[in-house]
Amino acid sequence: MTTRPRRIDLLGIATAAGASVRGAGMGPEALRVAGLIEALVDLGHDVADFGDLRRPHTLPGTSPASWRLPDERRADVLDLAARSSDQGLDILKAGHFPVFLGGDHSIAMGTVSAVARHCADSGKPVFVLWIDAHADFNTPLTSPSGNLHGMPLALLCGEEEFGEEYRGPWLGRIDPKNVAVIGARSVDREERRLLTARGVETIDMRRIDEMGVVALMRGFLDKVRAAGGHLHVSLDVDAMDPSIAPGGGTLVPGGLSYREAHLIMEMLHDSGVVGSLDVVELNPFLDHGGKSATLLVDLVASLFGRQIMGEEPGPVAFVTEGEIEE
Ligand code: Z70
Ligand code: MN
Ligand code: MN
Ligand code: MN
Repeated sequence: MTTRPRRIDLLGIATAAGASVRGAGMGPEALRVAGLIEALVDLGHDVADFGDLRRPHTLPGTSPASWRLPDERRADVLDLAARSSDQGLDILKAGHFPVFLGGDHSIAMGTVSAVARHCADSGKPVFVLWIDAHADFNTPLTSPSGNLHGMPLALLCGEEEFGEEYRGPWLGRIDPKNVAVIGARSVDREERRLLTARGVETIDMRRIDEMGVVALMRGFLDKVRAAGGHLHVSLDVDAMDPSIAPGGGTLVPGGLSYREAHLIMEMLHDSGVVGSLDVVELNPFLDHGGKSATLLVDLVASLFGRQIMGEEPGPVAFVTEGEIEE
């Protein structure tokens, strides 16, 4: 839970294998350069940085200069998902709060499965808040692009169109009725049909305009709290309006404002039910002088207790280097 102080373990997953645009692989480092660790330490948390999981850029038989072929990209996604699932599980078992730094959104296959595996032991229900312009609920059959970052939620929710090649501890680990997508404004036709059929709560921008984020978030958070659940938050940079977050590969106008985004994070902090976080799709190559990276760091700080007024942060914290056991 986000109540202070926490031991926070950072794990980068430096990849763009699930995306059509390159650059998200540089996301973890840009978040560090923007001051992520310092912001968390300033709030009184202890932070350990486990560095980045990555795949080699060139494998035997592949061309170093070209973007990887679809099969190679899927192999990258699945390999990183397996490794981040295992390492995320270790972090959770230690009682620490994992913050996963993407990487494109396909990394959520691994990160959310880590949470599901951890919570399966205690029987705690897992809830997911997907903060995104997109719903990422396509399957290999419905996807207009074939990009895996548009599919992780469908895979986690057990859509059957994922074949043998997608087997792993992520398939069908999440109950779609425990998922809320917030900030949606680009949903494909077949994807929309699936979201409705499976009962995924999709809070689109129109509902936010009409009702405001407070009422909508309160409904979902009450549900998580009543169930005694673990809430995993998956924050895609493109949820925010492109005017404040230009550093993404698939920008859609009409996104969350600076104030809406912070209010969501502040409510998540106060809820006390958040136990894990992804920060994904930051593309430093497309960002404007660190603007989006800095925004994401500030949003994470709000989730971990930064407030304009209110009580002082806890005692001075320390930073350690995490060790990845291979
Ligand atoms: C589209 C697809 C997507 C993120 C783009 C886009 C999906 N629905 N997800 N950017 N993060 O290709 O499936
Ligand atoms: Mn410990
Ligand atoms: Mn996404
Ligand atoms: Mn998105």
